[in-house]
Amino acid sequence: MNSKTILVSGGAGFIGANFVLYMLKKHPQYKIICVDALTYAGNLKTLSPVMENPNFSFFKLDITDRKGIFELFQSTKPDIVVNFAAESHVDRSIKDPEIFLKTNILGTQVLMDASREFQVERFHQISTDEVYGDLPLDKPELLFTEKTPIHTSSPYSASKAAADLLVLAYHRTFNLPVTISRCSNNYGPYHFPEKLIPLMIVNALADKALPVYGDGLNIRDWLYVEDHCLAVDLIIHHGVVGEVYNVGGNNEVSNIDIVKIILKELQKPESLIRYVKDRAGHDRRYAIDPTKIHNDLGFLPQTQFKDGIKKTIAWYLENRAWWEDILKGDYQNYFQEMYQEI
Ligand code: NAD
Ligand code: TDX
Repeated sequence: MNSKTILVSGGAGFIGANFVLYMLKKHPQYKIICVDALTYAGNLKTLSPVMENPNFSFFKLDITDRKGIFELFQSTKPDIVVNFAAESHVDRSIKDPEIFLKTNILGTQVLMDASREFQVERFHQISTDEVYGDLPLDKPELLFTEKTPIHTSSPYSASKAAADLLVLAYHRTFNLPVTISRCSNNYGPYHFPEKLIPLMIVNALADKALPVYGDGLNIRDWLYVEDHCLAVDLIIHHGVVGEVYNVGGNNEVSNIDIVKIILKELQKPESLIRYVKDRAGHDRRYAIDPTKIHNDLGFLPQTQFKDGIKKTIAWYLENRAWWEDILKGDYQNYFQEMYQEI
């Protein structure tokens, strides 16, 4: 089997770290180089099981640091680059957009410039279904395909869409061998407790109020994080250069239903639910049409939501130290500022 060196940026975050762990297990002959600035969302504890693995190395580095990134490419000579690094939380992008533009757009540009200079065989951009904007609740037959026009709502999604356009421009102009995946909402272990599912789990465990934005009827299409890793693994090995692949779970659930499922599983009362002011520009519904990645690459999600959500809740129960440490830090200020109503 061929060995490859894969540079994973943002590999100390939720999906990136799951991908690092997945790849080291699935391809034990590969070298994985993780680059992460360790922002509030990055956590080296997540990577502690592989820190001693001789095929794994970690570099604390900002992807906007051109000199540092070029030096790293020079010394590690990656075959493939997978860019997970991003500011990822919509609510934070509403409070302060600037860092989203810097990391998500300029950081992607730096990684692509280095990928050109060192002639990587593939640059894969981790994008999101949010670049397509939203769908109405009353037309359930409408789904996002790869041909759906880009139409963004938040500074976060606009920054991800700008990066996607830049990636496609680098392909057309410079012939950079790129692929892009646009995935729906992920859930699973190591998810930072600012996002809906982990926030509701940790609040419910502490008998704290569960803040539901607006009427709670917004819909997301949930995919277990390991299935996202599987999809990216398929794309970097078998995907066609220049192509975009939507990745989804065919699993649309409203926010309020998610919250109720979590409360039921934890045997906590629905009286913990608090309806709070809606998110500005709140997207109503996301739903991915995964036909292309299924037909072209044989992708099928392996974990059904009813099992995945149970596994996720069990993980948070068994790994309290991981998230309790997070709650002790700056998170408290964030939570107080963001959720003044509760
Ligand atoms: P996350 O916020 O948990 O992790 C992001 C990681 O990137 C962190 O480890 C952080 O330290 C690192 N990072 C941030 N800025 C950096 C910089 N300038 N230089 C180097 N590292 C930096 O995010 P996530 O949920 O794991 O998302 C990963 C990627 O997947 C993002 O690109 C996001 O847009 C995309 N995505 C996420 C979801 C989802 O449901 N979470 C769905 C679709 C796509
Ligand atoms: O406290 C909350 N209450 C609430 O009702 C939070 C944090 C969220 N919500 C709602 C807003 C959304 O409708 O839950 C839904 C999910 O919210 P998030 O977890 O913030 O995710 P979302 O905005 O859908 O974006 C996620 O999926 C796409 C990721 O954070 C993005 O990085 C990814 O691109």
